[in-house]
Amino acid sequence: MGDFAKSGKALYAIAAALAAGAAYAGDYSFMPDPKDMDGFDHHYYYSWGIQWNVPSGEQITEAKLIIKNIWDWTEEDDDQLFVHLLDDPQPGVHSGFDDQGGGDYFNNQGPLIGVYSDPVGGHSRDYDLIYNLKDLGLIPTVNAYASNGVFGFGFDPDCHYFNDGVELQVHTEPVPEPASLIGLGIAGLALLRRKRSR
Ligand SMILES: [Ca+2]
Ligand SMILES: [Ca+2]
Ligand SMILES: [Ca+2]
Ligand SMILES: [Ca+2]
Repeated sequence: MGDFAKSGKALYAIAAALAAGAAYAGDYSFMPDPKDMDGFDHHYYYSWGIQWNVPSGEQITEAKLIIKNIWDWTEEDDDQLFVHLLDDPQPGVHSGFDDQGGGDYFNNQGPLIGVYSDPVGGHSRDYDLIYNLKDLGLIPTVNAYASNGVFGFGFDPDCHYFNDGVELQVHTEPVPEPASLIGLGIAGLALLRRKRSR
């Protein structure tokens, strides 16, 4: 085995050691209690506060908010469900009375994730409403909001939305460590020098 191959092996060993000492990637799932947010009664608005500390050295890189088998209880046109990302909602599920209508209760309280209307209504269609926060460009905001261990969502149904449960799926990756990257860079440079000196 040549010196270069040996050094290459050593570099992998260093990288593996750094990775082992640092953070891991992870997949996490969160569900409110009650899981269907009390069936999203149109008379109310709802908040869901999640208490969670992103593991040290990790950052959220993907997040999906899913409302399973959502359906409006009847056929109607004015049936918006407004969903917002919130910074510091009260932990757990809470609701307040805003009656049906009156627009988006959470307007100006964190970014609007989406406005949903059931194009059919009256019966279940096994349709899962999925908001991909990465596609919406909201990952930096999610990380900022979660940094104090509390973040969540606001829902204002202006119609009655039955569903089989709300879930937040989160994926984390290790935060790149500048010191480790510099270390690897120096090691890489040393390898390059060895190669060139032949
Ligand atoms: Ca409303
Ligand atoms: Ca409708
Ligand atoms: Ca927060
Ligand atoms: Ca409402």
